[in-house]
Parts: sequence; structure tokens; C-alpha cells
Amino acid sequence: MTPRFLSRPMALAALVLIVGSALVATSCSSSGSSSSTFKSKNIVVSNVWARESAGAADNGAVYLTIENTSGTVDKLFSASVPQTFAKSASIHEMVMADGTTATTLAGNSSSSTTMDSGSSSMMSMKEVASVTIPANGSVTFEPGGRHIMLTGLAAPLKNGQKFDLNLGFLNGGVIKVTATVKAS
Ligand SMILES: [Cu+2]
Repeated sequence: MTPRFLSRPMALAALVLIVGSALVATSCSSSGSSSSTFKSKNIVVSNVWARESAGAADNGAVYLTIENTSGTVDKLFSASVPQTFAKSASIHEMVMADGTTATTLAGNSSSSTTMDSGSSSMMSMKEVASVTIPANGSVTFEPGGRHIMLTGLAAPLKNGQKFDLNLGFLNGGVIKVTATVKAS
């Protein structure tokens, strides 16, 4: 048992360990940054993102997923951003021209096609006072449906930009989340 005899296999083993842990660390941090989750009490908010502004538009929309891990219904009733970032943030839903709420457009290809044109007379958005998050359920805010509307942006949203958003829940309290801007 000379040190020389042991050194090579031990060095190899050490190298494998180092490379292995580096890979684990890398995959953890990259998945963490692309899909961060934010928790408070019974509420878990994830996949918070906004689309890059087209041109000089001073409005934007934030999309996210809200999960309620408790057995009691909760409500999202407020959204706010720093005044230096945008004048206001509010909770919006898409509604049909006849006033009915468009909740799930994903399963209806004809509606979502209409939606994607962006200037449909069939659909419009309106501010709502709150959004119910079912007990042990989740609500997804996504293009063509619910969103957090930003008005009076100080500057157009740029791909890769991050900004803070405060969400107020009846039971979950106020949760500060970070939104990431994605390319359109
Ligand atoms: Cu809106």
C-alpha cells in the first residue's frame, strides 16, 4: 500500500465525484431559475412570466400558475408592482362579447384561434375583483385567458428582464414573486 499505488484510482474517484456533483448543481440551478416557485402559507405561485413588449407598447400582461395546497378555498384579490415600473397592475379576465367569462380556451381551438388575432370583436378583457383558487386546486393565468394587466410601463418589457410583482390572497397573505420576460 504505497501512496503512489492508491493515488490514481483515488484521484479518478474524486474527479468523478466532483464532476457528478457539479452536474447536479448545474441542473438544479438552471431549473430553479427558469421555473422559480414562490410560497406563502397555502399558496404556491410558479411559472411567472410576461411577453416581451412589441414596439413601444406601454401595456403588458403577466401569466402565472397559482396552486392552493390547503383544503380551504382562497382568493387572489390584488396585484401590484413598483410605481417606478408601471402605473398599475390589475387582475383581468377574458370575456365573450355577450358577457360570459371565457375560462378555459385551451380546449376550444376555434376560440383560441380567434383570440390569437388579438383584435377580435368576440373577446375582450375586463378587470375582476378577485379570482377564486379552489381548495387543493390550481388556476393558470395564460395567454388568451386570465392575466395580470400592467398599464403605464415605464419602459417596454425586454426579453430576459425580471421584475417584482406582489400578489394579495385572502388566506395566503401577500406574496412577492419575480416575473421573467420572455421573447414573443
Ligand atoms: Cu388585460
